[in-house]
Amino acid sequence: MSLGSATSLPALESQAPQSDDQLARRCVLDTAARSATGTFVYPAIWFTLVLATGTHERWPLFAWLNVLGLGGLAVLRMGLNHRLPHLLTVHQRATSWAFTVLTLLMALYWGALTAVCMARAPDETLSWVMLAATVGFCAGGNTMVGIHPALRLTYPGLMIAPVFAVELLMPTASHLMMAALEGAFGVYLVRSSRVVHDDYWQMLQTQRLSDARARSLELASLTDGLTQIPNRPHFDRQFHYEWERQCRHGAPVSVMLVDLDHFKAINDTYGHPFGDACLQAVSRALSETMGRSTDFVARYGGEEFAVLLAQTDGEGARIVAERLLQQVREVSLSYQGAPVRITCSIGVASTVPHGSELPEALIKRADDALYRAKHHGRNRAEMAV
Ligand code: GH3
Ligand code: MG
Ligand code: MG
Repeated sequence: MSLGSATSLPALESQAPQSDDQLARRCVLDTAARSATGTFVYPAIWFTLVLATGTHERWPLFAWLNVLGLGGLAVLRMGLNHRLPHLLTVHQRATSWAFTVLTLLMALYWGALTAVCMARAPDETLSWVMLAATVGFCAGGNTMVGIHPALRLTYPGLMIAPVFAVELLMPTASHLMMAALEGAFGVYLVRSSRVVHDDYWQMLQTQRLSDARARSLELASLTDGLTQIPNRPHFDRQFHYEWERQCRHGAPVSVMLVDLDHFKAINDTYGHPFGDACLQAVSRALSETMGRSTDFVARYGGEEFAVLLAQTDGEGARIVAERLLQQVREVSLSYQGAPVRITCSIGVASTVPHGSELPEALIKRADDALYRAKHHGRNRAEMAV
């Protein structure tokens, strides 16, 4: 049955990631968004530097090949970024890996390029500016990729490792001093990136919790307390939603109003708690009779229920109404060992919604049909004229 269809309303869909997979997906998307602009900074800085230092004249092949290499990686990253939301939906694990590898490749590429410049560049200015840029990228990466558990330490680590290696393999005084400074800077990076990482994940968890709470409150406000099926406001919302949908599709909508017969007498004879138990049993029976995921049962008021059948014409609704009548007749209730039988009357109305018609008019027709069912002896269904 269709209590589940209650959650199909867009307003009840979660905005925050709920499962661990959704959290991981969100983290990749956020990391990609944060680091998107930085992607082209690498080739841009290299390009500017080789021109400014004249490296393109003294070392042209090296200069231009690396413009191409860094540019190519940046284009690849942007291409992946563009398709990321879709790819993460269809191949989450593979896409996350591709994203991580590509990001790390860029870090390693830049680190290796800096190391080569420090070891062999024809111009010392190029080495020092590259080193400064590398330190800057490591610090910037803190806020850009620090939220990603697999990138937080590997990204700055892979970038600085080749530089560190050159400094130790070519232990000049300035290299050793730089290595010592980088070591201290590394400790600072590890600690500060943990703060960035933890703040981000705490924010996601808080969002997940508050979203789940908001959803359960919203669901509670749309659920009838006694029978635990959707209440009248929920029915009205679902009804208008389906009405609009079928207006677009040109498909029929049927509504049934189901009213228990002589229910006041049941309350008067057996007491209010027994009446409540009847209402719960009937709501279960009605819900279980519904066959399609779009069928929707709600408690409309006191001892009255409303049923919404989307994409169902009058003939289909009449068959469902007969089934409901039978199902309610068969509800098994007993008072002090003696069986108690209940019946209901049903008013059925169908239409193919269109713009100039009001949804309330369909409810009114179902109500008129219900009145006739009562008038003609109860325990029956009447179709609206
Ligand atoms: P009819 O066949 O014409 O519908 O007769 P009826 O007695 O069912 O209709 P009426 O409108 O006179 O009475 C409805 C009764 O439903 C009145 C009230 O005692 C009962 N009722 C409404 N809500 C509840 C509820 O939440 N719990 C219980 N136990 N009874 C309820
Ligand atoms: Mg009534
Ligand atoms: Mg009644």
